[in-house]
Amino acid sequence: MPIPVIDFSKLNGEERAATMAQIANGCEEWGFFQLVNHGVPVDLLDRVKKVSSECYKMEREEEFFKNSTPVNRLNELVHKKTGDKLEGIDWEDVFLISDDYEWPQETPGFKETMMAYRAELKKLVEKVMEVMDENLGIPKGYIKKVFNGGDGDKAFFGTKVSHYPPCPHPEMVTGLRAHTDAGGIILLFQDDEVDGLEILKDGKWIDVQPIPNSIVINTGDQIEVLSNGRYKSVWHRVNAKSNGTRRSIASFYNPSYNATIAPAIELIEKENEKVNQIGYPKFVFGDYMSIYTEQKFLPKEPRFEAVRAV
Ligand SMILES: O=C(O)CCC(=O)C(=O)O
Ligand SMILES: [Fe+2]
Repeated sequence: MPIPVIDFSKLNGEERAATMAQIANGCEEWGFFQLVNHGVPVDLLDRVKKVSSECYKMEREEEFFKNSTPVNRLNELVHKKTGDKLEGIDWEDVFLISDDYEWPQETPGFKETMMAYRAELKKLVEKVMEVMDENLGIPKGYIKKVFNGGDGDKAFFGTKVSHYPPCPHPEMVTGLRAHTDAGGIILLFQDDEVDGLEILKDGKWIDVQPIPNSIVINTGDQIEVLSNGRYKSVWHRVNAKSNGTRRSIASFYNPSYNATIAPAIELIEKENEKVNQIGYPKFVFGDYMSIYTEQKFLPKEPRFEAVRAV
């Protein structure tokens, strides 16, 4: 069964109620869904694909194969012939961009294109958050306000550009180890052709099928807490592949480090009166991230307990 594909343009017409319901189902039952007709111009998406691939080819690929930890460690293990798998490492090339990071220097048009792309995605995530507010029955603008620690623009919006190069031994290493995302809402622009992303649904790993120009949405641990468990963050991983380089560009809308995260009061009253004793904790996001950094590839429940104790 493929993950839900939702036509976001229908939110503005006669099919609004049905579309809202599809998104609610995507959030509650799947934690992952794909948006088509999301309003981000296709010619911009085409340019994003072009500059990202060019940047990888010009500035990163050679270094990955010549001198990166995953390549060196895999070579060592292959020579040892122990039959072991490579642990504790991902077969990926990755770099982060945000408005104030250093940008790749050599790829023509990279910065301009990615700035324009990030501006579009920020508009999209704001719409998605409002849909979630409405579906959850919390005040319009609630998620945004919490993530910004009140009014203003303090939430973190970052973009991670990843490439998963072809791997000579995909059975020995993962592209990206299984995890749930720490933050808020993630918008993923994945490769048109090379697949590899899977989510854990009802105990089975299922593909996030590539659909050209769609944007995959998923929710992180903070939305799970804020929604009092109604929107659970879902385990996902990327398999290494022997053919083709998979490109994926993930943009994260996360709380500011000093934002306080807790279940929304409306949802506590409706769903679990005793939440303060047994339910989700209340904490400052920066404290959560200190724990997450150490425990990203482990289950989230001990993270919630650890941050409750801070
Ligand atoms: O590359 C992907 O498709 C997924 C990336 C991801 O899960 C992450 O960055 O947290
Ligand atoms: Fe992730």
